[in-house]
Amino acid sequence: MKIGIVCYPTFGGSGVVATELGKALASNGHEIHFITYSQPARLDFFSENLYYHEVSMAQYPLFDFSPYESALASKLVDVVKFEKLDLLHVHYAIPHASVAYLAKQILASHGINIPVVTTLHGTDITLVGKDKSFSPVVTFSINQSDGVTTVSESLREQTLEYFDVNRDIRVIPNFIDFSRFHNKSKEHFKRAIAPGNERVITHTSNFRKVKNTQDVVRIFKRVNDVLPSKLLMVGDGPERHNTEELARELGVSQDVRFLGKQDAIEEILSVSDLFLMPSSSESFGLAALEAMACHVPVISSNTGGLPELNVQGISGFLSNIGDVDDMAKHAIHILEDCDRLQVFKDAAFARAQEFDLAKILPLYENYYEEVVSAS
Ligand code: GMT
Repeated sequence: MKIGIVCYPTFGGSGVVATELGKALASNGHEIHFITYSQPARLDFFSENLYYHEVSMAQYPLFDFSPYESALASKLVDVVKFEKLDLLHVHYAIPHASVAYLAKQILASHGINIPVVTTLHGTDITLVGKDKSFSPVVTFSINQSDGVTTVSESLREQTLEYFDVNRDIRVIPNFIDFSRFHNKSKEHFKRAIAPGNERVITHTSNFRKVKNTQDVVRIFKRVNDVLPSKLLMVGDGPERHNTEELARELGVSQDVRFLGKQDAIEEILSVSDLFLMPSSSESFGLAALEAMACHVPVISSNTGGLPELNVQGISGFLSNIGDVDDMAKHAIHILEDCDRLQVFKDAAFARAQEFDLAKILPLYENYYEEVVSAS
């Protein structure tokens, strides 16, 4: 098929899923056209089946806000028409689903039918989308899409609860590419990070409020009081400063490393013993899946789609949002005994295999076929 993919080209989960999906579809023989305002962060390999179309914005003094939606809709019309695309797959509802609807209407006036699949990723529904300033547009564009997917059953239920949606929604979970995410031997790195063979605990995120990065430090403090340990904080964002401050206040800053944004996340995960994800909202938890693929068990909150990924007492543990004592208790339970730690590591890896790209890719391909033949 010839598929247009619209996404945020940043390191955010929806952009990562869209880009990895596009790369996998291209490897499977589909012709993939990324349409976005800059080259997607993970679009880092060459394939004769991959194309990138940049949405360029005209600057004009009248515009206090750049009319990105109009520029994107015009680009979609142009690419669908001239590349003769079979389908548009847009990731993250705002503004991509409504822009795709507009492009679809314009193309219809030229006698071209382009089916649109919208994938809802999380905050487009749970935080931003249900805000009154967006919800009429989000509701309308979900209902008008030819196909809609969510990344978990929980997100599907939340979409039906928050919005007046009258259509089927297909659940297709996040996936993992084991050719990149696997346990790599990084003994020299481990010795540099944990010279006294301390346990290594890791958190990766975009440090937004929803990630509860301060809870990560609070959990670590409790673990660090009883077990020699190091905390690696990967990523950057609005909460980083407060989180660093808290590490100083709690007297653990000598054992906490803030590494900023990192590309080779799988190398950091390979030296980790435990992953922390205490988010207050998480539609799936791709970062936790990446950890599990590298044999790292997960301590998470029990919100959103996390219980569909992290299995209580098997791949890790789940606790109520904000219950840092419970999370710390479980972390210590996993980390204090080498044999038990190994059992959790093996089980985390086994659970991650359920989300192997090779299993999830056909779900998207079959869904595309269904949508195209129905429209
Ligand atoms: O929160 C992020 O990391 C970014 C956000 C996004 O929409 O770009 O991620 C969401 O989509 C990911 C991929 O489907 C999911 O794995 C994340 O759980 C989800 N984040 C939240 O729901 C907070």
